[in-house]
Amino acid sequence: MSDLTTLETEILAAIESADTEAALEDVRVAALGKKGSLSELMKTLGGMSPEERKTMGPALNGLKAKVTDALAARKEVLAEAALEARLASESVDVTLPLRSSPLETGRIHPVSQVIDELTAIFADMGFSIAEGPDIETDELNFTALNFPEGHPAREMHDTFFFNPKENGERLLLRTHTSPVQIRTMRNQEPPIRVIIPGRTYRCDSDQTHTPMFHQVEGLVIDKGAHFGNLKWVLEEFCKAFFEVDNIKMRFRPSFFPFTEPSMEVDVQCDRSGGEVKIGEGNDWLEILGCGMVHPNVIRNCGLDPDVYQGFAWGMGIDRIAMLKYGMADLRAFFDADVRWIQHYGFRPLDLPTLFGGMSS
Ligand code: 2NL
Repeated sequence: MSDLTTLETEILAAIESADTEAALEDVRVAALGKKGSLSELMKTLGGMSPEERKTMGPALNGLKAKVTDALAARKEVLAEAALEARLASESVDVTLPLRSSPLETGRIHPVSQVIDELTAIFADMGFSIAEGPDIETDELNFTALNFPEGHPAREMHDTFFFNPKENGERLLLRTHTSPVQIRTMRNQEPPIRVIIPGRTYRCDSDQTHTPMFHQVEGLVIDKGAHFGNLKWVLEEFCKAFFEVDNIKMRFRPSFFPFTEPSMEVDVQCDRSGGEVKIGEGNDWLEILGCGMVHPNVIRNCGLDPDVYQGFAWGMGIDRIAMLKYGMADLRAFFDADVRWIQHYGFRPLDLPTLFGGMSS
């Protein structure tokens, strides 16, 4: 019995002096684990005489209960101490000044701003927005748009091609957003009024060209759509976008495979003051290309060109953003330099609207 008293003193002392939950677990295993001191003693009960077992049985069970209780009590004390320590070391200084909110530091990229402006202007004229994939087929990027096989106009686009597939088909990065217009004409019933802003790619890189750039194209397909409608749409757009009441425009004959007739469009500008002012002066600045949709293109989309006519136009978003906001170097658009966006970018909550003003 005195051995038991010693064992009890030892185990309870070890429990009291365990100062972490891990150390306490070691004490528990040493006493009550499979090979623990107390467990080993319990195993000897079977070999005892009945009298001996009568006294040792309750004594050992009592000791086991005592040890279990002491372990639980110590565990609670240690857990509370650990929590106290965490609270002390992880305290939050509520008097620190707030970090500035993303609404204060974040900026809208000028390309996104101009896309929002275009969207507001054309939505007001009843246009919807369409989008499509950057990776396209040769058929949608060229053939359906009336680029004949082997025609030099295909080469003029400096296309990024993917390696040919086993069946010989070559995918490419779209060189304009026109394939989305083909997709729209093939999937929607006229009348169609859409604009398509998006990323486009050509293998070209210098001060005024980046291999990835942005275009917006517009398309109207309807019975009796005519060049007068096209002129009105473009004039309304230019006045709203450049925020002037009147603007002179000049339509020069040009060539695109997908329109006939085709025009390049200049807007009136003044270059005398060192910067370009749109809507005043006696100079001209080219801003877009347009034309009546070629009958072959209408036919390639499953429509009858004797029933449906249409007009379309295309312009560079990056270029008109540079013009409107006086940004000199196109390459800086895609350098991801936070100082540039802090200088030229737009505040997140200043959304362009016809009511509030495009660039307010
Ligand atoms: C430019 C000229 C243009 C179009 C794009 C177009 C699309 C279809 C059919 C007919 Cl599906 N035309 N788009 C038409 C004329 C000009 O872009 O200089 N872009 C930067």
